[in-house]
Amino acid sequence: MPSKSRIPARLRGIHLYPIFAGEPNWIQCERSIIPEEANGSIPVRFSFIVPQAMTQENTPTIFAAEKRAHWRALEPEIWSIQGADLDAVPTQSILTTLWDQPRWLEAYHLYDQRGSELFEQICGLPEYYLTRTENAILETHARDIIARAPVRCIVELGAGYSKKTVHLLTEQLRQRGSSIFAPIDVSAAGLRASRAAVRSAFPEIQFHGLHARYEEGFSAIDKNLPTLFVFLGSTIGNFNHSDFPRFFRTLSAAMGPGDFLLLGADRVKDVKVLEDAYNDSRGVTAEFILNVFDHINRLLHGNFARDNMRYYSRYNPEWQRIEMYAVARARQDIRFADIDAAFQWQKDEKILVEISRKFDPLRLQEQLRFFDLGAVEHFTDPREWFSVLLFKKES
Ligand code: AVI
Repeated sequence: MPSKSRIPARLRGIHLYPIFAGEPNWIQCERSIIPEEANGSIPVRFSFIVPQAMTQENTPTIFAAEKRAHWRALEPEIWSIQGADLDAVPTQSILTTLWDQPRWLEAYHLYDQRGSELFEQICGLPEYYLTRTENAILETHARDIIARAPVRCIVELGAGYSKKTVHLLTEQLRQRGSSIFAPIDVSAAGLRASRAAVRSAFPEIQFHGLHARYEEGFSAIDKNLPTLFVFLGSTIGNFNHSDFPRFFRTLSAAMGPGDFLLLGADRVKDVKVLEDAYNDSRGVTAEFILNVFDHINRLLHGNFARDNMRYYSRYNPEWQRIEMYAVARARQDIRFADIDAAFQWQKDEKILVEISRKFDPLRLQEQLRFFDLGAVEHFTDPREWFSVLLFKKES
């Protein structure tokens, strides 16, 4: 129970009690309105949650001691870096890549509210085999994966909480009796959904959502806490050739000796299967890719005209990647109202909105050795369409 002096005056006399054992940074307040106060209507009881003054000791021990002071509770069991502005308008990223030759965009702009909903729909499409296949691999091999990675904490990069992670958490509890689960996500809504799902399905699990970019999140984890870092969905395929080494260099440096990485990677395969997965018959992928221009129009007061563009995708065999483009049907004079910048998007000119790299799992294992990540095990499906790779941090 917090000391009385730390309770705001307007809350005194109200029943207060800590609701989260372990990290008492939040207190739940409960109050009954007595009849006179309620103007003769029926007495009601209600509860609300207020932040309690926080001290550094309250910050969970998943954080490295030297990082702990930077993290604050955003709300119960969700942490963010003090002063971090995840909502800063990504103007510079959009403008610099649109002025590049060829023009392109960073994939994270795809995920506004509508983009996230469309991606959820993509995951259920008959042509989009990735989600189903990876889920089946995890369901089949979760027991083995967890047995080989004796950890106390599971950190998931992105995705907050997916059905796929359930298999790992179930096994972790079965084999170890308890666990910490710390998803890292820039979406607070995603973390809230994750927290609700973990609380109801796995009340024994200590949940700590990190509202941060991947690199800020995983670099804050205590290296002495045995941890399995999980990066699923083949999101690694959306990284370009400079993002890829930067990501693994930073992740490897953040891992403690004996930590593990579980990586989901889509594989090189028959071109038709790949191309159909990114050009579905219902047009959901096209909508997902072109929606980025509505998002940019809102952010930068631009004038991209959706009816004047079309979606085009293809597999590039040399780069082993699907390329997803927006193509101008007619010339468009693009302007951004608040910025002194304009360009002509010529008829048939393509803007590369997203790439999705496909991998050879053995080559990926060899490559990650150069980041001190040793291959432990390779799990795949009967068609060998998708790989889930387990690595251990060496040295
Ligand atoms: C999130 N990412 C792994 C998806 C992919 O398959 O590259 C994004 C996607 N874009 C179009 N369809 C799916």
